Amino acid sequence: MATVTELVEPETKLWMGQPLKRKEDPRLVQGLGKFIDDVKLPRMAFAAILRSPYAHARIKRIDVDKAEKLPGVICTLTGDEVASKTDPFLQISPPPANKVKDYCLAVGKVHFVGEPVVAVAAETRAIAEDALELIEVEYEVLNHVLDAKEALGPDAPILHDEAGTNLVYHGTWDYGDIQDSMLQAHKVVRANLHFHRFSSTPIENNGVVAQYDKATGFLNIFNNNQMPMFCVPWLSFGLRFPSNKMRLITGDIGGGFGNKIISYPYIALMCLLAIKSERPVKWTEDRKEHLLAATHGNERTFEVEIPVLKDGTVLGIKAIAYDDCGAYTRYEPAGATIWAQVTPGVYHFKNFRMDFYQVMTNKSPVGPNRGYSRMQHMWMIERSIDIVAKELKLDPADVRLKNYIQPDEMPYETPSGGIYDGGDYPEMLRRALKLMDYDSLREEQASERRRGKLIGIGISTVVDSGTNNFGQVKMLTDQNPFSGNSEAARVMIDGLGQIQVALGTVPQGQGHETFASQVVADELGVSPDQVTVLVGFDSAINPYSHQSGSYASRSAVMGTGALLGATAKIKDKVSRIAAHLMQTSANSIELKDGNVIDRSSGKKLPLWQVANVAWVNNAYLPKGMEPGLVAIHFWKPDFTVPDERKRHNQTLTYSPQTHVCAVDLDPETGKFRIVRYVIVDDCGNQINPMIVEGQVHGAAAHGIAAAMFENFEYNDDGELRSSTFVDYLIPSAVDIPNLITQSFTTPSLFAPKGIRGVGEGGGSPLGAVANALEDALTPFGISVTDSHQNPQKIYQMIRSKYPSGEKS
Ligand code: MCN
Repeated sequence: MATVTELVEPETKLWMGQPLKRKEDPRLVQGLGKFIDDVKLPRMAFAAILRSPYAHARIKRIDVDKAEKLPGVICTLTGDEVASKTDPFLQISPPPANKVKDYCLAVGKVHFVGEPVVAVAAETRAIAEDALELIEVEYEVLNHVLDAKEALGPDAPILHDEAGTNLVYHGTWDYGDIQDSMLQAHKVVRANLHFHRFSSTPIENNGVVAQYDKATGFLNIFNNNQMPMFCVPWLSFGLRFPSNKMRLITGDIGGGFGNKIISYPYIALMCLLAIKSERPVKWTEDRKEHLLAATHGNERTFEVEIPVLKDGTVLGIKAIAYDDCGAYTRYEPAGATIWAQVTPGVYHFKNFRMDFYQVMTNKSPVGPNRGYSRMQHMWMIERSIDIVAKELKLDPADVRLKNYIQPDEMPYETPSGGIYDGGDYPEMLRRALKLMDYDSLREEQASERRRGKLIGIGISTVVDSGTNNFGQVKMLTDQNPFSGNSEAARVMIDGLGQIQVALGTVPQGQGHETFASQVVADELGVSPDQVTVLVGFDSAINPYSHQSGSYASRSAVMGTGALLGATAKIKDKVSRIAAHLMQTSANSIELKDGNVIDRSSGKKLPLWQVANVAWVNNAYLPKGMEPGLVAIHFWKPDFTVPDERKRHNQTLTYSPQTHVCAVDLDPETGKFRIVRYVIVDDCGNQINPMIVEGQVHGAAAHGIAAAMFENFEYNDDGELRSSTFVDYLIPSAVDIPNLITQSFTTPSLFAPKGIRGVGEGGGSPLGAVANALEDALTPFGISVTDSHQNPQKIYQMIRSKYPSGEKS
């Protein structure tokens, strides 16, 4: 049996908080990662998809005869067949928009350019692509609508006849007394703003390999969805296929950014092809397909009124928002409520009224996109604060400092019932301004302006709200069967004392193997090297809740909650076994440096010996104890559902980020560049500061790219003009400025270990860049009302001020 030795006091050290190198990286940098396109199964066929060339058209006839006769083609699939074999996907909209019939192929009509119309399975992808050219589709072109507000007009074409309206959702959020604040105000500042369409461009596009195993009746689905188990109700009800015979498997995922949440129509499509062809079928989305039809971020316009006092006090915000969700509601209208996680941004005002309309148009469906729905809202607020400062001739930094929620008010309850879990917004801004050398830069700006050179400084302060409460979809209809949030983890110490962890989170590059090892190592008193975390996700192996996945900046918080629960169960059992072996009390047992220590006597056992007893030397177990050393834990935060005024806490953590950006701008050409960029972030206690810094950089680069380069533009026919990387400009490393970052830590008051989320960053750069550009353009009196700017637009704005060509 186990031998008991005398204790030598080990050095105490916590792994949480250390910038350990990522466990994932050696395989990824050596090209050894296993992504969806690496999945190869015997007899695998390849799929290609014929897509709509029209924004809105009735499908009069489809002829697949010639395509099916092409040697190498295995089968085709059309909308009619899909409609006969499957049910429309679940909808979470309120009536009548919930009547929208969404299938994995267009049925009867197409609603956007790029909508899948016919799928082909063939021996090779090339043959499948060739077959697409042989398919004949006759369309009757219908009128289309590309603008959300127009789509609500009486003459607008209706996209989905079964719904009878393009309006998906209208809701009002009304707190305090906005009308009274208008009367009290010294001034009411007004603005019309437009937040543009863009998306994320993960290195790896969507992909699926579906295999139907006739022998067992199982559907084995290899995919790179970032919330695979969340898809199951959509797939199971849609395909009329039992969920307990669906196995969803992911490997490494090359980025997701929210976009991969709504890949379930493609998963369903490949399942149907696999069943029909009796072969495994692979589909790998190409870049054009991704840009055209995977998902876009929500486009939104705002009509804003801001009552203010002369000293810059913001009394409230009144806004009407029109959100364009494209042609289908695949995760929508969740986005129509999610912005309300952060109704006041980081500001103190109590009077707030929002009329929010979400509307369908003949454009690509939208879906979650890093900063999902909140960044649009916070961009509007951050723009509004700067417009207020400009109209009152105040410094935008001072207006922010005057209106911030103060640290001694934490936890702070927002007008809509959000409970901010800590933070010191004024101190973060002061630090950012110091890093920017703000006062000197303002002096330089003034002197350069006198010489005709334009410098602009923009500030943006946001909260990255993380760990969402699905209860927010009850605002849409109380019939939606989701609320709260939950995550699962399994921890096992095997019979040799080796530790294995399985997570329900589905990382796409965020380093979950690393952070999980750090958390578990601290709890079990071992080194992270001794903790192996399973790569990828397999529903037949990993524990999960149907809310598992990586989204909403939640995995560090939720994963840690689940891991702490599982390790607590393990520690409890280890303690009881060790106490029995060492004839002591379980309360005096401690796990440290790979040993199990009896604090009362100073004796210790190596952890592996306790594990050995737990599994295979089990005659030494306490009487009646179950063998094994495995624990699964499901963790959930305490969330509630919204009240009748839509008030409740919509997320668990609210991580502030302050960005300050300086641009110089050439008025002759409209060309501008960022000359200095500063970020102060607070995600509470950090598990791995190196990963956190990477996340802060990634989210900043993403937002800068959106503000300066990335834009989905449609022409009047509803064709996407930026459907390749020639037109959809993603930045290279040289386009992103050097980022000066500083972390500031106020632990979360509610989340495990004081951690907050960090993965989305709140979209702060969009506000910082827009504010900097408007600041630079002050001499021209130009207002920047769009979240996307490029030299051409700036040049045109300057020209429009001087139509006859004269200069200031
Ligand atoms: N972390 C930490 N300490 C904290 C908070 C986080 O060490 N206090 C680390 C953890 O390793 C954690 C990572 O930072 O996994 C990201 O934190 P978290 O906020 O928990 O975000 P998730 O892991 O849940 O990832 C989702 C988030 C989102 S919503 C988008 S969008 C996004 C993002 O992550 N997509 C990404 N970052 C991404 N990074 C990469 N490389 N690829 C994506 O697709």
